[in-house]
Amino acid sequence: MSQELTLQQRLEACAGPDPLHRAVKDAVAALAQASIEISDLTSRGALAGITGQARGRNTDGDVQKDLDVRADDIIRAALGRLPIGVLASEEMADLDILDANAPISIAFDPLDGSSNINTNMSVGTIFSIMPTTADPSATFTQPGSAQLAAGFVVYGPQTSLVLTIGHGVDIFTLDRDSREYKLTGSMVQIPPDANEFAINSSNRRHWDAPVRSYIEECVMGAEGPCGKDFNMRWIGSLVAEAFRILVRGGIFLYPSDGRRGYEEGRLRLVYEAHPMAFIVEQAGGGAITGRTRILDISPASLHQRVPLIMGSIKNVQRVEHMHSQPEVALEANAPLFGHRGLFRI
Ligand code: AFP
Repeated sequence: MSQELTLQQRLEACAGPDPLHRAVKDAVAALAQASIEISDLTSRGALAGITGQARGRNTDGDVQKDLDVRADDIIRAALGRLPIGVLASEEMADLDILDANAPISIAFDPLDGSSNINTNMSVGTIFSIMPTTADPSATFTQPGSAQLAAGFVVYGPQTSLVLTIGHGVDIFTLDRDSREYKLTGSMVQIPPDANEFAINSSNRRHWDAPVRSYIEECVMGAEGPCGKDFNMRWIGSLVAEAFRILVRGGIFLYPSDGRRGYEEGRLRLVYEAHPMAFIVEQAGGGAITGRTRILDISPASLHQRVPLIMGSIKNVQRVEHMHSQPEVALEANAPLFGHRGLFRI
């Protein structure tokens, strides 16, 4: 009989008598329950009618897959039984202002990585819990540092829930027999210096100089200024990249680039970058746009995009240095690197 602490037990122990903390506890428990239902669907794929078929486009123009919509419905149903101030979802154009007197509000990406669904790759759910503001419509204009909790679920070989309520990061793994999440990683820390980077290298010609020079350095490996070889990963699923970084370190980059519509990158601030940044910082890592700390940013709009560079603190600091010292970036982009690096200029 396994003795691991369950998510419910952990939440009860952390919540105490404080009404705000108990509201957070109830919301996380409801999101966890919804994620078990979504996990069931993703694990059955086509047998559950999940084919990755496009069902139209969401407000931001992203292709909406069948599971995006079903996951959004499941999460809304699970939260519907709770007092929630404002709900915000990647799949909905505007905020849902539900109960202005409720202490907490939730923003979520019901299914991140949905372009992977029919290729059997890991996908996930991301959520951010904020205090509801006096004017509820302003709740998700608060900086990321105002978050009360953040988490994500990876529907992969294991279904794992990663959670912070501001006192470190815990990882819970779904026990399919008892249908409970059990604590499998407590106070997780990201290794401060790593040799693995994740970026979609097909966009190299669109990157700004600092990102190009950082990746060039990584590709130069032991022959370059880093003095060590790097490995590369790109799964195309933020939750999978984030989980790997929590477990073994590394750096993830989805920078701004020159493509139309990608001037601020691809990822959304409110329900992707803010929660990921809270988790990564709580695990000792860093999360920046290149020049700005993600948690310091106050959104101007609900579906605002933001460049996201996060992971092992020393690697993130190197990228930040390159953004603050343009001459460093320009030098690293000199022809010498171009002829010796992976990418020919
Ligand atoms: P989808 O949800 O449309 O699959 O997008 C996933 C994502 O937002 C993020 O999870 C990935 O890291 C990133 O997009 C992959 O983007 P590219 O397809 O441009 O590499």
